[in-house]
Amino acid sequence: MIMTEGTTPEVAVIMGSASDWETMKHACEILDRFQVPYLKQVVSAHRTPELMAEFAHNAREAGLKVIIAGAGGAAHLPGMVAAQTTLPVIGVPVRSHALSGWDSLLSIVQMPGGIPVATTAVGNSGATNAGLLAVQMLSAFDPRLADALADYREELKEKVTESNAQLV
Ligand code: RP5
Repeated sequence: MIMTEGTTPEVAVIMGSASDWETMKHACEILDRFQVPYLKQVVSAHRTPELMAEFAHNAREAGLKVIIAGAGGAAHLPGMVAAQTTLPVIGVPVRSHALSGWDSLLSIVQMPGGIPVATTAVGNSGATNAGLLAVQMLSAFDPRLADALADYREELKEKVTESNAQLV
């Protein structure tokens, strides 16, 4: 089941466990900032494999355009979702306790040829960039988002310039 609230979501932010939320909320913050409608949902490759399959099979028909999937450890969620939809999937490796996210990164990034997952950095920066990458994908067909992204880059530039004042 794809859980929606109101407006048809264009992006899905899914994660393997509620414990991934502290990381994945950074993707949602970006989507909020750019006013992109999205849904967020826990979908586990290991604990709810049937739900994962149903989600992936129904995603395009539900109106979604991009899927962001975060997982940690033996992080099969992004790859298994990508295997079952032709929508673009962005994988976020969540930092694990045991191996600091190396396990998550390698599980997500090393997809076999034919089934791509666009893999970000481990952790919060990766989730932020997943949100931005989703917005950038949508901006190819949406001038409002293209303008908003240009403004965002200007803000980043200004912050660097302002940071020079701290070098005292
Ligand atoms: C993965 O196992 C999840 O993505 C999470 O990062 C990790 C640990 O899950 P919990 O044991 O915290 O639920 O499936």
